[in-house]
Amino acid sequence: TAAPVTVTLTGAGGQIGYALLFRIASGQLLGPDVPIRLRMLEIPGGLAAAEGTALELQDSAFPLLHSVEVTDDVTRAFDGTNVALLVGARPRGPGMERGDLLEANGQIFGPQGAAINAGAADDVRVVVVGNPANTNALIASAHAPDVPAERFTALTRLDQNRAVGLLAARLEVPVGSISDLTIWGNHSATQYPDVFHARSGATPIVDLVDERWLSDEFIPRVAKRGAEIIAVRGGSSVASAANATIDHVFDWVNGTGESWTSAAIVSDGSYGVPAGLISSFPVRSVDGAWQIVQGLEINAFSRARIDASVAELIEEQSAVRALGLL
Ligand code: NAX
Repeated sequence: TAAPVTVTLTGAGGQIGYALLFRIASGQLLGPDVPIRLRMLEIPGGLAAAEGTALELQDSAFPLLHSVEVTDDVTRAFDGTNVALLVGARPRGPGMERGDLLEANGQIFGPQGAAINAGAADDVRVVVVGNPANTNALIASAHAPDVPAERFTALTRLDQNRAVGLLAARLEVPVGSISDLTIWGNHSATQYPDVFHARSGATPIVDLVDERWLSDEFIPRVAKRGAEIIAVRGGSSVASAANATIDHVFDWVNGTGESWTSAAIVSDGSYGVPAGLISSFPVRSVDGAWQIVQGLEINAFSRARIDASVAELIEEQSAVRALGLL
């Protein structure tokens, strides 16, 4: 067996935390032969829920789970961490403006970035799930100047999986036959699910669907799927969000094949996305690092939608900069 890997989960007493922890401990996050040391970070009000979950983890007798620690100490939580799953965030409360939300989350992700900078392992990988995920990741990265910016990512894999699932249902094909779909931009309603390079088996998706369906049904449905889940289920996406987090980290660590996936990673200026923004791209994981898939032709339909989502990211960046959070 491999050496134990330290995994830190924030928001460990919350819903996504509950859906994630048992899958992490069972080996689905990193692989079936990688022992795990778990650190569960909560705020004082969430500690009891996290401690209860820790008891259930013990009661599951997972062979790979070497240790479990629950804490509300940020420094301790990230000490030596190899994989940091930043799920806990401040939700938008009644009457809260966007600036208030960014500010409240800045107070969480700034200190967490600083603690990662101070104590995490040299190979630390970070994925931000807590919303607004891209900008929270940007704030954390800005507070971790010694950690390469490439190690701070935000989750758009749930959007990717939603898009693949909806497409497979529409075409009545297995999910596994769909490849090379891309989520661009922000994990928000402006995100752009791009099927222009995607295929079902060997057939281009654009030969199977018309543009009207794409623009009037598919794209808005993917972008608003979170709201649809809330309306139907009476609560936000939980298990699917945990599942996507597992997919993101597993692929990052273990690599992707020829086909690509999507993740929000720091831009190097590719596809006209300003360098330094954390934006979703088509990505492959090679030798443990995300690489942006290069050379894709972007048509006018896609260009306008990518630009709109990136414009929103630029606005969020300006807002947090004005608040002194970067
Ligand atoms: P919950 O409210 O159930 O859990 C959040 C937990 O985080 C709470 O237990 C809270 O005490 C804790 N927390 C708050 N501040 C913390 C801090 N500073 N340090 C440690 N823990 C802290 O929410 P849940 O349903 O689990 O969702 C968590 C986050 O995921 C939300 O921000 C939500 O918006 C976001 N989502 C992101 C998705 C994505 O695809 N990127 C999809 C699902 C989800 O909506």
